[in-house]
Amino acid sequence: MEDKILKTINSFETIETLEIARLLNVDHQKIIGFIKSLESFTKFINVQPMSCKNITLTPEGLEIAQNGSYEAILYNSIPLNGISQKDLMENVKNYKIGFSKAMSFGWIKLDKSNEPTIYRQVDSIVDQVQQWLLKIKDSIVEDIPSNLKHEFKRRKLITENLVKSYRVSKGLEFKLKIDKEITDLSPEMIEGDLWKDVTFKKYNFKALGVSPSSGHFHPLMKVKTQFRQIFLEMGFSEMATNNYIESSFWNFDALFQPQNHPARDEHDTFFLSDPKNCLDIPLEYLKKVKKIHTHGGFGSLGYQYDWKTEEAQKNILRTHTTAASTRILYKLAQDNFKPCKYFSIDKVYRNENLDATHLAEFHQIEGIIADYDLSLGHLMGVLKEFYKKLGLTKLRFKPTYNPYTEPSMEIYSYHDGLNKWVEIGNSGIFRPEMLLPMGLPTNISVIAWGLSLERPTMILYGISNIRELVGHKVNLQMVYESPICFFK
Ligand code: FB9
Repeated sequence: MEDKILKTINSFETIETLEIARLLNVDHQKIIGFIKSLESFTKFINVQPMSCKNITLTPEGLEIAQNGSYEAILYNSIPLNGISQKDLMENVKNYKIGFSKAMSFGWIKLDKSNEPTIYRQVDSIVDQVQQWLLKIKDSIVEDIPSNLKHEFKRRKLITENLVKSYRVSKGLEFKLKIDKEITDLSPEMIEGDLWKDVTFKKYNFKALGVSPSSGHFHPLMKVKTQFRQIFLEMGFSEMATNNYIESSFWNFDALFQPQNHPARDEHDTFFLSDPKNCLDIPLEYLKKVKKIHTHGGFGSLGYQYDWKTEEAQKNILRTHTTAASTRILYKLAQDNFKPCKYFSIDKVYRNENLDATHLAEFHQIEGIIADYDLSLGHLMGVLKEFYKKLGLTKLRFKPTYNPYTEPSMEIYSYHDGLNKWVEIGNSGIFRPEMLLPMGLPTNISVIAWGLSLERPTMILYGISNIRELVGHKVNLQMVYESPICFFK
């Protein structure tokens, strides 16, 4: 069958699938199925979708096409010397319509002078109805007179419907035989029986699958996930860090960082102009913080300066996630403190000089443990455990100063690749001047440490300039191709 279709296409400039179906006396849908299946062969055939009104015979129309119209059958049933109307009615099917049509065509006459008798009026007739119906049955009829079409429709001899078809012509690579290997089996190929005559390409089970197009996590997010996993498996809970805007009170004053500290001026911190101030600082807590800064307390001399509420109210972009640690510790102190371990990984902002490894914003990672009578030894132990999970085991701790922790330590690790000690974080024990005004019990101590997300990410992914990692110049292909992150 496929060969016949291809031969038919080959013998016409263009041909409609309806015509092919008629010529080969095959169901139109089978032709369409075969044509659609050829579309997977490029340039084999040219296919132009069309829709045309197609007239087809009803079962009654088919019967008349085969046996003649009722009026012609009635005329041919009348003997030359006539027949009684009664006999004719009994012997001819569809007498009523046959009689009225034959009378209207002038083929017969009815004599009622005696018993009603019907005579032929003409010597012969042409059964045009049958001729037209045979023509419709055998080909596409485009020239049927509209009155006749209307008449045949009224007598339910034909139906007219919109048929989707295709105009087909030979393509540049047309052949009378399909010898190309098929890679896809389509429903049309099955419907059109094409599958019987083609060869299927063998499956290559070693072929790689098509990589699904999907979204891609940025390396920073991959590393963030790994750090989150490390904290979770160490029993830490994640803090809420969903406020990039923070008051100076929670970011500095509550941490016992004096209002004249250089980190608090505009060279290091971004201040907001609107909303300029935060007005919902808990008043009782504010008074205690003011007192510890100006007069000291709990054995501390404080800083002995005129602490100003207006300074504490100034809104800023938080400079560290320690502001979130402060908030959660205050909340714990207000709600019957219990020992706990929290972590945070989120954006912080510092108005610092930019260079190849520093931008005005970065992600800080912070861990805090609040419990009874914790010491530097506990902090060193936790740090060793934490950094071991990053693959860093050769650590050194170097004393340093932070305004809100005492003692404080910088953390270093020996980098075999660089053959030198590299700073990997900062840590310390929060000062009593920070913890006691919150209302925490005096024997509670809080150990804490911090590092950045960008530094380890740049090292893990071999990125030397931070602008290759974040910012508007980042090559998105780097994001697409960046491998999964895992620490040693
Ligand atoms: O992350 C840093 N270095 C680092 C960390 C991990 C790492 O992993 C290796 C791949 C396996 C490699 C390097 N640093 C801290 C050290 C330096 O990069 C430093 O130059 C830059 N620091 C940032 C601040 O710079 C303005 C990193 C950032 C930082 C520093 C301190 C803290 C947080 C982030 C803190 C803190 C803290 C201290 C006490 C209590 C609570 C929090």
